[in-house]
Amino acid sequence: MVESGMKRLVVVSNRLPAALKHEDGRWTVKQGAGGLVTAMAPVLRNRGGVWIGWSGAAEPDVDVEGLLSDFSAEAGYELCTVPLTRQEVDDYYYGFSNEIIWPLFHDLQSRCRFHPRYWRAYLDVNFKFAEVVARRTTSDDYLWIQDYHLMHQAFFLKSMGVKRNTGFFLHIPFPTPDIFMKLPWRWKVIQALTEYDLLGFQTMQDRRNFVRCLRRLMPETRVEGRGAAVTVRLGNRSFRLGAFPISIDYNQFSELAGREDVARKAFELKEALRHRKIILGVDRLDYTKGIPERIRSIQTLLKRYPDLKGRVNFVQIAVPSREEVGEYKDLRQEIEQLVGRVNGEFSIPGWVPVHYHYRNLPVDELVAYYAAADIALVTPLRDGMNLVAKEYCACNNSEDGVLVLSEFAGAAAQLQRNAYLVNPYDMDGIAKALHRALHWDRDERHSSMSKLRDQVRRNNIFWWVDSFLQAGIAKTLGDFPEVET
Ligand code: GDG
Repeated sequence: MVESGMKRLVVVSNRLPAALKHEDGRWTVKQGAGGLVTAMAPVLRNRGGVWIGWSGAAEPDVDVEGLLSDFSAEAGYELCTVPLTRQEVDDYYYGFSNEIIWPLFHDLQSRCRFHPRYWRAYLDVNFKFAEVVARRTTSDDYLWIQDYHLMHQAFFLKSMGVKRNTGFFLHIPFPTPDIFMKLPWRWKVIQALTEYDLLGFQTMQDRRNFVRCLRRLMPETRVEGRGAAVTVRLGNRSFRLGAFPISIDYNQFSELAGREDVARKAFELKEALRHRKIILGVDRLDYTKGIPERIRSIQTLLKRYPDLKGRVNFVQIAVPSREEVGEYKDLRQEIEQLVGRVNGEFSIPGWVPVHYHYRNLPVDELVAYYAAADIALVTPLRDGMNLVAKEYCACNNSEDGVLVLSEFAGAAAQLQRNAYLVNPYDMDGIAKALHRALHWDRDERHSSMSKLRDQVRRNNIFWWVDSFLQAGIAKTLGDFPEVET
């Protein structure tokens, strides 16, 4: 039931939180499994909310609207689709979003393809989204726009004369000025971002980078206040900026890891690997995640510390992602070759050092891997946050594991005191860190892991939603709890 006096929440993201599935000859809609959906669903239900996004369907003969309305009735909040053509998906999603903004904001500018066609498609699709948003919302709603695909929503709504209270959250890092300035449309992008009422970043560093870029492009920028959210003044208008580190549903992961069948599965995994130490990597197969560098660091580990031969296993789970894109195909090939090379170099009868899985595991199987692993090796070259690091801690109910974490993951800002921080480009450094972590005594492991788990438990996904909405709307309504810092 919708609580009276509350602003309705409207979430806008590139993809809807539901996937269309073709099963037994008919189409169905299934809710996505991510933390964002888990956290948003109760808030949307409570406030009678709407989620607007693309359904992901390219099939013109599928009755998407009908399928979504059945889903909405069951979920307790509405789903509203923005239909996109194949060409739009190619140029706005694969092109502008994933060949320009994704690599640039992850400091990998040499991978960018700055085609003007992509930019035009990005603007057209953002306009299309804004038209749907304008039609489906009123000035009493609160609009929460998600991520880099849709940076122009507030800009287009304003240019249509549509007044809305808007917040934007960027899930990926915000780069430093020397990188951001390479974007041919830098001024238009930064200007569009200033049209939101609240801008949220993953870390204080991202927030600082944004302010530095703003000052470079708009010298009249003034920042006022301190703390979680500050105010930016640009002439006679203002907006707010904050850092809101995203998180996970801690209890859900921890409880799943403790479930009897999952604990048994974790034991079976250890048994299958003959109770050798397990070092685990879990990622979408993406060049930002540093998978080839990680495999090379395992190679270095085995070279430098030959006594580890036959005593450790590195398990890498790589989830297929953006498979249509050539660069991702090349990356897959590179990883497979590296796995082959390392296994060829070190295997002995009864022991293969690297176990590589290229598939999406059911969540209980993934959690069994987390629970079984002695070390999580999370080494992205750059990452907005990295939820795998937090999920590993939540699943480590024995508090016996070690988190080895890239200093360039957003999660490092929160977890640095109790994780083992490494530079993902430094193979020797990672090998050394792994060797030390393998020799940490039980008390050291216990003490660090219990602090990591406390941190993730307190600052969980529900805390994240509350703190953003509190900064965005609750001030005027007084209906959100105090943010814990
Ligand atoms: C973006 C930002 C930011 C992985 N393998 C399997 C599986 N996963 C799930 C994990 C985790 C998720 O995928 C990956 O989350 P990340 O945070 O690591 O990465 P991105 O997809 O790049 O997400 C990132 C995030 O947005 C949120 O703001 O943290 O920095 O890049 O939840 O559990 N899930 C299942 N099977 C697998 O095999 N079921």
